[in-house]
Amino acid sequence: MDKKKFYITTPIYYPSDKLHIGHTYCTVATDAIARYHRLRGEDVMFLTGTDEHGQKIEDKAKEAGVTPKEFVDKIVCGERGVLDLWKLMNISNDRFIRTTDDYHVAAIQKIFKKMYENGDIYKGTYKGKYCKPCESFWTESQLKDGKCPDCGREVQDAEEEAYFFRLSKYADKIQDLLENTDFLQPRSRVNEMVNNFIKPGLEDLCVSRTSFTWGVPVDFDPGHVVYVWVDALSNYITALGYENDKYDDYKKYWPADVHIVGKEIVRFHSIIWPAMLMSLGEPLPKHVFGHGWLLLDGGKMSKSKGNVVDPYILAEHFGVDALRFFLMRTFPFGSDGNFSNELLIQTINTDLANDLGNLVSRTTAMVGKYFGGRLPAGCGATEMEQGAACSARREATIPNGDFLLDPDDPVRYDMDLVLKAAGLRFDYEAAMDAYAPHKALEEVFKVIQRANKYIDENAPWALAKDMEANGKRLAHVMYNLLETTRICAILLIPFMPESMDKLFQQIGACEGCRTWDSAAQWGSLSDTAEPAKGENLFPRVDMEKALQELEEAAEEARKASLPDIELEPQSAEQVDFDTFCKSDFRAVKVKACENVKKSAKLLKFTLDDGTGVDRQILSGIAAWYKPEELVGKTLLAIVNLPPRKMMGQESCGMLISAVHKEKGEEKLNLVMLDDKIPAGAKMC
Ligand code: ME8
Repeated sequence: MDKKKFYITTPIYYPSDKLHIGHTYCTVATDAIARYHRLRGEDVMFLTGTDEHGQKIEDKAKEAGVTPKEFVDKIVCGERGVLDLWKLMNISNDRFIRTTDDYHVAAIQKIFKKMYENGDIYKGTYKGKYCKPCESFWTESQLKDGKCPDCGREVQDAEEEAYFFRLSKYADKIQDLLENTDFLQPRSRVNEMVNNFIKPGLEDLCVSRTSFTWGVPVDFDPGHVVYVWVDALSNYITALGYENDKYDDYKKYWPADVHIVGKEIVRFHSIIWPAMLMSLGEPLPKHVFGHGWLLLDGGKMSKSKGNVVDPYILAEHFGVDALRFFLMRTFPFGSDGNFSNELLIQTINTDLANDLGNLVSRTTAMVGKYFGGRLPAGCGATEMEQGAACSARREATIPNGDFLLDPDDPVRYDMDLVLKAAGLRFDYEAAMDAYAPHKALEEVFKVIQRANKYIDENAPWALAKDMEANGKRLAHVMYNLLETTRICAILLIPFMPESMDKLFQQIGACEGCRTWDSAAQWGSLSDTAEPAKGENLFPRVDMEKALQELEEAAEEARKASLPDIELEPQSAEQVDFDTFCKSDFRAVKVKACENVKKSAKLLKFTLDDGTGVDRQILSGIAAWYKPEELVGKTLLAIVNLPPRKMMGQESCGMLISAVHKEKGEEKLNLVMLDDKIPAGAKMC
């Protein structure tokens, strides 16, 4: 039987700056959903990539003194660039598209021409407002307080000959799509789109520009480049081979099952993109899911605001899986969430170190201690448990666990645990299918917490005191704990793939009992499993120490990103020649140099200035020079400044230095002259 297909995408990223934790959030979420579908045995196509054209990139490249392609290459393929980040974060994309790839560029030209030839693109004059950072056109009525409604920044007037796409023609169809189907999720985003964009009247969209060149050229009208969003949105089909020979999967995977996108680009994906596809006569994606933003201090992260969080630092510090888990567990996927390092550390400590980590280490340690690392045969699932597990499955909810058992009968605890663990996959599945990974994780952790409680209820250490009487019961308790852990670990694979591999080894789970099917089959683990206590998968984090280390790492990264050399801007104020000539610059030779007592900054120089009388100058350069290294040097001094006192000593003149900043740090170098210049020689 053919496997079910599942095509999922992330937005393709602007490589205008390095990616931050907000971008990582979106890609990790998509990766977790893609892995979930693979776990279920589906044939998954997961696409991500980079959106490399547009004026913003052209401007940034100019600023950096490189070509736009060189600029994006560095951010995409360079050290700690986009590709490196996705590798580090264990992103399992099947394909990566760059909109500068030749096959994509050629396909965009064909797509544009197709819409032109079918009458949906026509030539006109564009008059309106343009937000450069967002690369978005706006009409006057769409502006918010005269500013870009997306980012709140200033917009510019723009007028030029341009091509337009007949978006207005599709308004009714799009409204119907949004209001009467489950195309756009979460549902709360529908009203926003309909009320803000469709009801005020959907205007035709300007889809070409002539004021810059870094884009896909319109092949039948040189001078025009295709609007970057038409170029970018089409990546979802060109990456499958639409209008190109590079790939041949369009028939297989299109329409996409879901485009995962951030809330500010829902407009492009739920209005413009379906209209383009309607114009091309192609099927629409099944869903667009608009997730929320990770906020920092209540605002969106952005490089221009300087409030970004570096995913490299966090992953290197806490581990990739802990970071992936935190992002998915903490923030409800459709809403905004406030990021903080404290929250990250708390989540690691509570969920991973305490709840999951402890469950695994306590259980494996006890099997080692009480059974020498191998459970006795026959300790596995009972018939009653298996029957109950089946009913948990059938009803897809957990019955209340009152089995008419004596309240003191410990089997009550078994039944409650078994039902919760065996029913877990169904609640998890419902949450994952509703794009609510946070909810799926909440369900898993309820069961992990239940298992920890089960340890306390059964007090294995008390049972172990009389192995003859209680050995069988104790083995069964251990089995139930391992089996619950196994089920939870399967469902955690999409979120923490590497750690779960290690965890399976620790609990002695064979390949066959790590599968999706076995996550709903209580009793899959062999009753003679051989768990082995291994490395601590999720060590507890010392909050105070970690916060300080993070601060230091962020400071280091900040410094590393500073320009190598920073110079004082040249003075705009002019000095007339006669005034300049009044300054008397002379070569001076250092006869002696010492630190000034009680001053960390000052050095005292005794200088030969050619007059035969020693000159004393004090200079605040002790941070850069040791006195002894300057003796004998020929320096430059201005000698006709009025004498002044510093720390009670007289200074007659000033030594000339060159100053600049290197990686944000002040640097100073004395101007040193050729030693063959005699003391007292005048500079002119
Ligand atoms: O929008 N929290 O690219 P992009 C959550 N090239 N998500 C965030 C975020 C934050 N703080 N900051 C950014 C683009 N994102 C286009 C996409 S698709 C055909 C073209 C998300 O690099 C943002 O919401 O600016 C978006 O979904 C994604 O990162 C890429 O943003």
